[in-house]
Amino acid sequence: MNRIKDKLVLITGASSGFGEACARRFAADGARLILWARRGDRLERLQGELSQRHGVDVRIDRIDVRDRDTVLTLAGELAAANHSPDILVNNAGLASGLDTIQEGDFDDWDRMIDTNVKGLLNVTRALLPLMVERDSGHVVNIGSIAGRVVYPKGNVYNASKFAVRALNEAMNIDLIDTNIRVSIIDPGAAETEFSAVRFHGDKDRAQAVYDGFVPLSAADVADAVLYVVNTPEHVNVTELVIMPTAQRNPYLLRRDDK
Ligand code: NDP
Ligand code: 8X3
Repeated sequence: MNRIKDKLVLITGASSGFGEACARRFAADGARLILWARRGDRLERLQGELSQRHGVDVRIDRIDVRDRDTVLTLAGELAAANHSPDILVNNAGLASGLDTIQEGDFDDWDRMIDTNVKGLLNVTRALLPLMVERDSGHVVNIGSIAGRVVYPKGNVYNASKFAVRALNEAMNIDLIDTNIRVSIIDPGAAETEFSAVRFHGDKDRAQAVYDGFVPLSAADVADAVLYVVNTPEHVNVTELVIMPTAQRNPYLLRRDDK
């Protein structure tokens, strides 16, 4: 059953990886889309492709989720136009660097905390009141297995994703008097631009992360998101963990050459 058709879905970080794959899946199911990211050229291409292929409305906004004023302004525009999202996918996020705490880089730390935690809060605080007013909606937070198990040199990225998991739980608690559903999807290793971003553009180092095993694809994760939002209204999948079969926790990975 398709419970997605004609729903208005806002996805942050829709210019690549999971966010882009979610946009494709939602569009194929007939949802209307609002796509947010910093790389406007990517969003424009995706908008053109999805609206042409699926005949759905796609609005794009070039935005940095760390920029609280712009987030609030755009949320105000959506409210004024009566475009309150039915589904919010809080996906924008990144890892920056992989160092011990004692060697960590302050700029990397700021980037992760400001995006993964404060950016998610900016977007949620701006849009959730619209759902509360309607007493309906679904927030899907993209966490990570890094928010469940700490791994060597993961430190601040781990902390940011533990925070996302805490916020997912907090949202569920604070929304008890509403019909709004809140879910977290915690993926294991997935091949996207994630590692290239983590290693500041070092493509060889990024590629090596996925050597010798079959990682999740962005489409696998989008399938999980679609499953969660497509359940009936009385069902709230509060947490969903999805891993490559070759990976059982962040550092227990079976590679072909081992
Ligand atoms: P990608 O790097 O492919 O995508 C990240 C997306 O986030 C991009 O669209 C990027 O867009 C956007 N983004 C980053 N910073 C900002 C910002 N400040 N404002 C707005 N958008 C931003 O990685 P993934 O698709 O893999 O990552 C998506 C989410 O999944 C992240 O939260 C990540 O932590 C999480 N995750 C990833 C896993 C993996 O192994 N790949 C596993 C578990 C979780 P732009 O640069 O255009 O702004
Ligand atoms: C991304 C997965 O294991 O690289 O969140 O942290 S991992």
